[in-house]
Amino acid sequence: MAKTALITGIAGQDGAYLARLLVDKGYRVVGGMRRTSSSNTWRLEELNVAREVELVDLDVAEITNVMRVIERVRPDEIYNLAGQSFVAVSFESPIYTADINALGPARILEAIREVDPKVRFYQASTSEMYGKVQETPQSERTPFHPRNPYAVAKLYAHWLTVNYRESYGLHATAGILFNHESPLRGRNFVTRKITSDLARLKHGKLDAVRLGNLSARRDWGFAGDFVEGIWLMVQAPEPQDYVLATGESSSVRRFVELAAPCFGFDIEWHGTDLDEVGVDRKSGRTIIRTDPKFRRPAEVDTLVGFPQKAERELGWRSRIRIDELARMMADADDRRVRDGMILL
Ligand code: NAP
Ligand code: F7E
Repeated sequence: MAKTALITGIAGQDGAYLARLLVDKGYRVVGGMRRTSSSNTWRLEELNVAREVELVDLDVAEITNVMRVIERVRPDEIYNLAGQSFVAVSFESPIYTADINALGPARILEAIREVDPKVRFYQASTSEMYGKVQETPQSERTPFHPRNPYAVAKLYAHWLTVNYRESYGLHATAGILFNHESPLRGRNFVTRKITSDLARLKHGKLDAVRLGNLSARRDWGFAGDFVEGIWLMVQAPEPQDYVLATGESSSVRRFVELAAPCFGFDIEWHGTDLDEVGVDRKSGRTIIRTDPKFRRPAEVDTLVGFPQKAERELGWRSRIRIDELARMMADADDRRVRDGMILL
């Protein structure tokens, strides 16, 4: 009989890619979405999977809702992807972030204990937990030092997942995922902000792209590759925690340099720090500006993951490299703006 998967946060980037993957594997997929006043299924539609999943109202802030959905759906596997996922917002709304990112998973774990302890559980942990890094590259054994309320909340959920596994024998796994992007990434995250703003700029709808810390470095992979790793973790005979990463780190500045040529721009940098600008060599026009408003009270300067455990034990590989990723995202946004689509 087909397995049933419940994906919380199915309307987000990873939720959409995971839904596509599980439907293709023959799962019955039930997707949890928090209720909003307007439809939010564009990612599922882009991946042509909206009609192949059952959608349910599921807000991880509400324990009775979580409990009822799990009782009704009776999933074999729960993928908890729901989250307040934007680090910058977590400085403004730390308590809300904790409610969703820390207590949300706690509610699901409690519901699993009550309803059916055989349900397999995946928690979306994050490389942000390494924060002020204690060693490079970062692996499953690297100590954590979170630098923002988002990562602090995620760390609680991470340890609670480990704790429920050790205390109650749940098949509960936390995937420590480094940044992963795609044409379906939210527009407030820096990679998609760069590709969507460069597209608007090329088509005369924006005067300049405004960014914060250009020197921050991240290990950027492709979301489509990463959801395969998520699924593999949940299939493992014994639940464990795994890092998923590409093993390569690049700066925000570098991502701009990779994306710009896809729009016909060739960037030359002038100035430093808060005065740094990116000028298009061909036109002499300043197209990248820096703005302190996009800086964070405490920054995670540099991250690079060591995914060897997932590669060895799960046979997982990150396939798409950053240059291909930047092109894929740039081409999608160029097409969307050219065709007059509203950017989501
Ligand atoms: P995303 O695009 O922001 O998706 C998160 C989803 O969670 C959204 O659909 C959002 O709903 C939903 N959500 C927010 N609050 C909720 C609530 N109270 N109840 C139910 N759903 C709620 O993020 P993503 O990139 O797909 O990431 C998925 C998960 O992995 C997140 O937990 C994120 O923190 C974590 N993570 C992401 C990365 C990465 O690089 N992408 C790396 C490590 C970990 P709306 O659509 O209504 O906003
Ligand atoms: O920032 C710098 C910013 O917001 C990346 C989430 O999925 O990955 C994501 O978190 C870097 C930071 O992602 C701008 O300061 C410069 O150093 O794209 P981001 P993030 O904070 O790394 C982790 C793994 C998650 O778990 C999170 O859920 O880019 N940066 N200028 C900027 N960032 C933004 N957003 N906007 C700028 O203008």
